[in-house]
Amino acid sequence: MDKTKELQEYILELKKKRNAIILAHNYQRGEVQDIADVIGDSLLLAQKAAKTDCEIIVFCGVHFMAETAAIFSPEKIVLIPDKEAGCSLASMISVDSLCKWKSEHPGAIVVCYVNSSAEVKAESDYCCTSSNAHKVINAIPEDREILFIPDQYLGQYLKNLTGRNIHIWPGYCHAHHKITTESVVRKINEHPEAEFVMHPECGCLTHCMKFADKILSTEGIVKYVKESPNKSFIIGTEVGILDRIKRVAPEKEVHPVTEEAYCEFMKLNTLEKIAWSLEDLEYRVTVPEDIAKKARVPIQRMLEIV
Ligand code: CIZ
Repeated sequence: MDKTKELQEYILELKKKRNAIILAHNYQRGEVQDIADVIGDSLLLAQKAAKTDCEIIVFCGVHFMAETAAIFSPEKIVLIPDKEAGCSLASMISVDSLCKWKSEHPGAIVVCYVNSSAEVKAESDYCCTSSNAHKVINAIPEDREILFIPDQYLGQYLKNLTGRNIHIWPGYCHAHHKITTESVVRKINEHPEAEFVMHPECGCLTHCMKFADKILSTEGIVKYVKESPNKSFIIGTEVGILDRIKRVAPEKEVHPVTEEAYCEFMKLNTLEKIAWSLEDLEYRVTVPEDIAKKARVPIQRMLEIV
């Protein structure tokens, strides 16, 4: 048996012994997706974590995702295999800078993208994901000023789509920032037959949305590619999603806009670290109950809308 298979079998044994569940984000390494009980976006995974009977949740994703699972499931043990697996986008806004911004816009409604820390969520009015952000904005009364954090591209997209008075925080995801107009145009020229499906975090969103057949969240992209009658797709998001698509739609041909759209933080979760995580019950992700209680409010409001 090869080393990868051996390690995967060891993890699966250990998982059973520990009464654990392994959750993997759509951007995880293929060999990690192989051993996951559930693969999906951060909200779906946090909801699965809340529903499971397992006491231990190994969250293969980045820190804010494990925090969201801990907010939903304070009584469970939530582990992240590498404590350095942070999110560049979430780290672009601190709770202090948000509070200062709020004080400059009294009465404004704060909508935070799920890629944010628990503390930042706790200071927000509504949470949203890329699949429901449009609905969340539409649910806010028309006359209210909105502060959108932390992703500027998703914020701009929503502002264009709704024409609402939205102030946008200038954050971005370093991996989606590498998806440039030049790389999109090059790929479309190389594969003129392919449909182009794009994530709203892409740095070139404003310029390239005219080329996109669809602008979708990660789960939306996976579902769309699987269900579309077309065979060939250009994918504008982090490259880990290609493994996920090949898993659910092996008959489709998928081309990343660029291999550079790679999140090294996501990929810190290796099989070795997952094994150590289950052996030593490290690294535990917790959210203090006073913060979790406040953070549940914008998440709950989002869930009521969608
Ligand atoms: O919510 C998620 O998992 C992220 C970060 C993006 C998406 O589109 O699913």
